[in-house]
Amino acid sequence: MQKFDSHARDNPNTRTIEVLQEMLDYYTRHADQWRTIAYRKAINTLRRQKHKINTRKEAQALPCIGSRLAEKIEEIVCTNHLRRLDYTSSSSEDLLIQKFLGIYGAGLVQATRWAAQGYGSLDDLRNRAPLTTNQRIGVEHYDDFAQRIPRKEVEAHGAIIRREVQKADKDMQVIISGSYRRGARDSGDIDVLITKPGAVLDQIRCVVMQVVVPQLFEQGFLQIGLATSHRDNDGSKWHGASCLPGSKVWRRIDLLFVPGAEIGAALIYFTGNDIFNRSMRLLARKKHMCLNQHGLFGDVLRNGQNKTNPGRLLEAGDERRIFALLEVPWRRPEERIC
Ligand code: DCP
Ligand code: MG
Ligand code: MN
Repeated sequence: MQKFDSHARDNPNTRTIEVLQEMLDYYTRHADQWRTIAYRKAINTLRRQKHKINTRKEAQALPCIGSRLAEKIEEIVCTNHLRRLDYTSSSSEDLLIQKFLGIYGAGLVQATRWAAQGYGSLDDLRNRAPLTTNQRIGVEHYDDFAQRIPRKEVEAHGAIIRREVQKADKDMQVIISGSYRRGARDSGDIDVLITKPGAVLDQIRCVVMQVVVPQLFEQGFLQIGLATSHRDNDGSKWHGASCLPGSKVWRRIDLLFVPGAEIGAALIYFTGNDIFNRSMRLLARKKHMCLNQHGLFGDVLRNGQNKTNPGRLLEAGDERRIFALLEVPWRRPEERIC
């Protein structure tokens, strides 16, 4: 399930977005990576418009909307419908897969497999399916995790973490990142970057994992830790769930530990959005550079997809300087949508 920053709830393009979202869900179920990205970009663009987009000409003049999508937007506005959707099946199995895709940690392969194995509902999964610990938590807290988190509440979670972090070390910094830093009114989860000027990764991880996290469990704020995938487990992340005092709703929370020297590259990575990051990384590649969460590297040699040398660090500490070295005009976090 894709989730978006809702910059404007009362957007004049709500109906158009709703129909495009149905197409996006369809392409997500069919693992059509390119169309998925194209539809996400178009939806993000429409969400940011203050006026209703009526014609293909208006649509095509906007960023990230090509001629085919512009035509579809005009069709939706004129007919309140998109004929293409009539040819996308929405069988009950599709709807079930869509539902399963909302389970934390379940991807398309897993969701499709459960449907094919005959599990017909979340209850069915809960009662009969062999689930990993993460999957079980995802099922048990399905409704919690499906809810968007209001900006104020994201702030409240961030403040509790900041207080505990600074009790442990007053020079440590806590920056709420992800969609919150991009200015979203509500977020899918809470992304918290923790750093300290001059500190290396181990120092930060030790303080957080040995002092802050246990303390926050003790207080009843953290509810559970979730295993991270091998792919992104380099010891710089902690995933879990938290709950405000007096509330029963669990929220997904991600902590990112960042060495002081890498704060610029880490901010770019953790602010996103993911499509913006992809395009920045692709651009770096074209310039024989490499951008990742640790820094911008130059003189990188590649053999196809594989790097044959790690390159030379150009910049890691300064967000603006990374943009400048890539010759990309500075974009405020609010502008990093596509
Ligand atoms: N990120 C990325 N590539 C991914 C996933 C994440 O570059 N495949 C980066 C960019 C994201 C940030 O990590 O902005 C946080 O990831 P989230 O999944 O929490 O996404 P957002 O915070 O952007 O949106 P949401 O409100 O849905 O949490
Ligand atoms: Mg997030
Ligand atoms: Mn996150």
